[in-house]
Amino acid sequence: MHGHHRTPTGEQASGAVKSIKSFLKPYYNKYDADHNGTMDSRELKLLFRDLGEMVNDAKLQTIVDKYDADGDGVVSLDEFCALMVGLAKEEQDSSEIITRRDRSISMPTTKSDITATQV
Ligand SMILES: [Ca+2]
Ligand SMILES: [Ca+2]
Repeated sequence: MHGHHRTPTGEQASGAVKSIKSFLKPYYNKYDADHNGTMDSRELKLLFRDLGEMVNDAKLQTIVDKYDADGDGVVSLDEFCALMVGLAKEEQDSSEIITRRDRSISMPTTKSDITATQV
């Protein structure tokens, strides 16, 4: 039986978060320079620089403060995902990675596309 795909909005959202996470993880690991499993503001700064984002220390601190959900002063992978998604929403034009990702998820897929991806 084909043709009926159940895609509840909640499931779609968590799927998006999951794929963003797996997408961002290599970057997170790459920029976690001291490999302690967390990203501090110094490490984040390098990432932003490579992304072409000019972020000064004050702005960086604001960002870390905002997305540091557990308040330990460093950014975990989960927090990093929230941060990247949050920044993408704030500055849509400067974060094409996330926007492109979002678009491909929310875009209505044709039947042939679904078959191609799932098989
Ligand atoms: Ca680190
Ligand atoms: Ca944290």
